[in-house]
Amino acid sequence: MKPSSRRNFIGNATKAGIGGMFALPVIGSLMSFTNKSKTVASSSTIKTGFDQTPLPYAFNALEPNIDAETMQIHYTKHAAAYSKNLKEAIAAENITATSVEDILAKVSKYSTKVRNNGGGHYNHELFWKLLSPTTTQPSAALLAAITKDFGSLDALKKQFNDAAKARFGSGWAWLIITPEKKLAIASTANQDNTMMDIAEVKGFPLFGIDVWEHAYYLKYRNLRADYVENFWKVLNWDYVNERFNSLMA
Ligand code: MN3
Repeated sequence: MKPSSRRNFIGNATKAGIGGMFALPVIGSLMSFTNKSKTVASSSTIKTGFDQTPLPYAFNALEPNIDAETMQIHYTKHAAAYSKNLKEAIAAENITATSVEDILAKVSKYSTKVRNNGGGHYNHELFWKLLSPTTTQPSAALLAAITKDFGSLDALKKQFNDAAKARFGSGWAWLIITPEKKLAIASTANQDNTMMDIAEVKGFPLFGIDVWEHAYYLKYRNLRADYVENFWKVLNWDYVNERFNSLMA
């Protein structure tokens, strides 16, 4: 977070009456907050605003695993609409939260429009960063956690792929860090995610895959399994490592 936006963030957070909860990130880069039910960890280095950020690579950068036309329509049409509709809903509902994370943490208080578009905007802003044309690897620390919680990276991949393939209709599959700081696989419908207070399985998403047909149908048609398999070739482990470190350090 830039110093200027951090000041705005704290100012608005205080206005919203949650200043104490978010006072920590001014000092450290990591925060972990507890409520009565469960501890949900978040990182101040990964706060998401309401506007789309630029795609960190060209539309064709992920070819042949994800085609340029899909990326272009996905980013400029689908994801753009989530951001636009979220901002409309924030204005209409007088929401004072200054990050999508803060909205998702109490999404049950807001409209379906906020839920769908807040989730959609967060999920896509995350998804672009999770993809990379460069081959990367999980860090030693993350690999150790994967081995501890899944047995092996291959076992994790199988569980993740199964969740992605089994998601009926539109949704996402996730690798998350649970409030107990364990890695786990989750799957959510539509644009829900595991940051939401309404989520069946809660946790901080390390990475996720969009299995809406708009994410793969132009190239893969009905073969979702092939898309899911190829996702691993463009997964940006460097960014996943960063997200893991921000919570586990
Ligand atoms: Mn999508």
